[in-house]
Amino acid sequence: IDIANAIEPALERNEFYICYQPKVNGDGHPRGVEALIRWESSVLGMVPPSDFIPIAERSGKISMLTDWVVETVCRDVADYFQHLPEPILVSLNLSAYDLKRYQFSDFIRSVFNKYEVRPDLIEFEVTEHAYLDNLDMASRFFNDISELGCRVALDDFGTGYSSLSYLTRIPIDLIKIDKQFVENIGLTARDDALVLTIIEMAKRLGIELCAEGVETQAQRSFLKIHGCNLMQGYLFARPLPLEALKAHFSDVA
Ligand code: G
Ligand code: G
Ligand code: NA
Ligand code: MN
Repeated sequence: IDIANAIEPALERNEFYICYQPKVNGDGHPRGVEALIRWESSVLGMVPPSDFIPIAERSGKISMLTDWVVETVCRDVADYFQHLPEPILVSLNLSAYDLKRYQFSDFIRSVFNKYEVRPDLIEFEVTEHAYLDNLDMASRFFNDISELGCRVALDDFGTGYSSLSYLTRIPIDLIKIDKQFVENIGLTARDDALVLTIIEMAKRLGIELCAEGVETQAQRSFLKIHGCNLMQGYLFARPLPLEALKAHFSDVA
């Protein structure tokens, strides 16, 4: 079966859904969630995003998937997240391709208006690759969404192949330390030094920091002691469908 051609019919059959994974502070209190797409195909079973996102990108189908994610997340924000006693940030992932889309920020604005979503609760996660792909288009997109009042997070920090210079060129609110660095905490002095350097760098730049893939108490306490106060990982919660997330939140509250 051809995954690229299966995406559009799958959207029509409602086979995609969103899971939300909490981002917590040092005390384990939820500060935000990341939206992660899931595909339960009637033909293929569960298809992981690492399989279908790259194919969607190459075939151009990514734009309809991203539009669906933006719309679904905004509906959930309007119905649930922005009505919490303390509303939390909701992040969603964009592909490099999305940043080059004509009038994409206008689409985002129209969805915010449609659902009466607070833009300051929305954060877009992008990789450095996405930015470097087309500086002009990407800069325009970032300007547009900052004007809307949304936040930008730099995803998978440290895994790319670029210089650090874009950190001062685009309005980044949050850096996400890639899970490969978190995984290596406590292995060697050099691994630890690398994480400490990223924490120090973010502090000096005045950019918030979130560690991904936190799985152990040892990783958590290392990060907390050294001032990385946002964390995401299986230690706290897996990505959960909205109803399961609501149940999880009422347990931890
Ligand atoms: O959700 P993990 O559980 O499997 O996600 C794997 C990869 O898929 C990650 O790199 C993640 O950024 C990407 N991903 C998940 N959801 C989305 C989405 O809605 N849009 C895009 N572009 N990528 C996503
Ligand atoms: O690439 P991106 O950072 O957007 O995607 C995050 C990926 O990490 C998703 O696939 C998500 O399911 C996964 N993830 C989240 N928490 C953990 C964790 O604690 N351990 C591992 N191994 N993966 C995680
Ligand atoms: Na992400
Ligand atoms: Mn990441």
